[in-house]
Amino acid sequence: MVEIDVKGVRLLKGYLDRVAQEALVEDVREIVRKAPFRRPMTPWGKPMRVKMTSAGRYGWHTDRSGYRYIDAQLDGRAWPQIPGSVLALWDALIEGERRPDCLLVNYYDAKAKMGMHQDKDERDFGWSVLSVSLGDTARFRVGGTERGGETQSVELESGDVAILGGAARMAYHGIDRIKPGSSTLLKDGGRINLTCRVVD
Ligand code: MD6
Ligand code: FE
Repeated sequence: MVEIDVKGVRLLKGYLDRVAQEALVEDVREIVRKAPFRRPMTPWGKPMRVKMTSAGRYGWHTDRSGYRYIDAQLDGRAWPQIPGSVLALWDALIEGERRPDCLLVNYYDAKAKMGMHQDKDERDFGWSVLSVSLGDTARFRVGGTERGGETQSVELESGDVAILGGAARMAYHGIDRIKPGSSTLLKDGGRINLTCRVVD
């Protein structure tokens, strides 16, 4: 494991070994059985390019009324529980008495990307956001707390963990592209990103 600092983002390269990654993928499949992936609508009326679902007390959602957390799936069912494997990662890496209220699961196919954004739908930015990459490698871009500033790019590979905390909690960040075929973890290819958040 190697730790690098990307404009204040803590990147733990190779934090999860292959066995741990495979176990997480199984846990994600269990979540998806109970809460299928969707492509929610952006506030400007286009579906998100990535597929998403959530686990925990809240799920992250977007539609014409904007970005927010919702306490049930659109069909009224509760979100599945956050898997113990993910809570254990949180406990090992994040200080403090709270555990995440939301595990957001994003799936990127070969063409998917995510524009530069801040994670700011949570109440208290004192809590870090923990992110896990599984499957194909992604080009991750990190900027400052203002849009349009200088950025630095880094590769997120399967098993890497990133933590947005402290001053970097409000850093702009996005995924420029993924590298199809760069990992054998997911049998149909693509990339899964897990992010854990304390919401309210
Ligand atoms: C991704 N990640 O890795 C996109 N957000 O696919 C994020 O948007 C992100 O990596 C908050 C904290 C860490 C992240
Ligand atoms: Fe984000």
